[in-house]
Amino acid sequence: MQGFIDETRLELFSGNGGPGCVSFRREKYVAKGGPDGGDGGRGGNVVFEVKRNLKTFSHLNAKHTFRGKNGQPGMGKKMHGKDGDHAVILVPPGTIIRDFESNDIIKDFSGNVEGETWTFLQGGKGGLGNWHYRTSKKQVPRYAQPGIEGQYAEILLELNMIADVGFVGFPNAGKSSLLKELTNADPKVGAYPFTTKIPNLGMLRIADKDVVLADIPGIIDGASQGAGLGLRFLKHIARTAGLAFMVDLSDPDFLDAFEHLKHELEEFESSLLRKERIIIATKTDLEGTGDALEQLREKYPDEKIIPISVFARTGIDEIKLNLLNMAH
Ligand SMILES: Nc1nc2c(ncn2[C@@H]2O[C@H](COP(=O)(O)OP(=O)(O)OP(=O)(O)O)[C@@H](O)[C@H]2O)c(=O)[nH]1
Ligand SMILES: [Mg+2]
Repeated sequence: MQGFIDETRLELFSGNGGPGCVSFRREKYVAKGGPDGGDGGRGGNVVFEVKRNLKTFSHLNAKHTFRGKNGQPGMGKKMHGKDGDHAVILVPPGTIIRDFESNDIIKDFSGNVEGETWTFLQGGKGGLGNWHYRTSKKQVPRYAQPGIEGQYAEILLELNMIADVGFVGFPNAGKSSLLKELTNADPKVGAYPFTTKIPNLGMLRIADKDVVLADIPGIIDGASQGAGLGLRFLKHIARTAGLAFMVDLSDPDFLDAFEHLKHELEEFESSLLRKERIIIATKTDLEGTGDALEQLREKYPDEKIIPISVFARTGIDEIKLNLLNMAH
């Protein structure tokens, strides 16, 4: 499994420099004053800025072209034209910039530094105004420099998405149903075990924050030894910030599920149990689940247990908040 790659193509233009100005001083009683044409402003750069609240390129879906503003022309009285604003492109940590044609890596933002900026395309320099060209021989220069043109690039942004929270649970616990409820993902849901055969990723957006959720195939006893589908996919939750253990309250084995899941994870990679976690108790719309929930809470007084029903749409907001807290 190659992991989850997000990709987007962008066209970038830095701004042109503004032209220098040809102008001569006008004063009372002076027929023709000296040259006073100011310089053009410089074009805006194309700049990348790392934002840790972003986890995907979904904020770039609607915009594929970025332009630095052009510098303004110089003006009389040696006034400098205004510099063009930079185009700032926000990207999540881990973004890789590739040249679209050659596929060569141009920049790798693997550091996790919030607010790190990097200038990719410099805006064109503004042209010099005519007053720079005054010499003893040439008192009336009618020439000013044009601005330098901006640069262009076509690039590919690439991101190896790392899920923030992984859903782990027995088959049929309701993992995919919750992913579907919370995110844009559309995983298959079925009333039978092992409906999910490959991990699904979904993105939950709350305010301006992304939370990437991974729904992996159900884990059964012995998964860490290769039983079922679980083992191969556990590695996809190895780098998540947190885990959500899903316990189906209508399953006769509900009281033991958490213990079994923990055991399988520990056998696979014991660091998984040191991750922040919550228990999501599912299907509370079904009969008898109220009692089951009480028993679960008694057995695990130190675990955070959140009851939900995707069918009745209860507990959803609380889940969202907890997932957000685990991710940020
Ligand atoms: N009553 C009830 N049933 C639910 C709820 N959520 C999911 N289900 C049902 O439970 C069954 C399993 O749901 P899935 O979301 O496919 O479960 P899963 O954990 O992804 O299962 P695997 O992919 O096989 O591991 C389906 O029939 C769902 O319709 C709920 O809130 N209430
Ligand atoms: Mg599933």
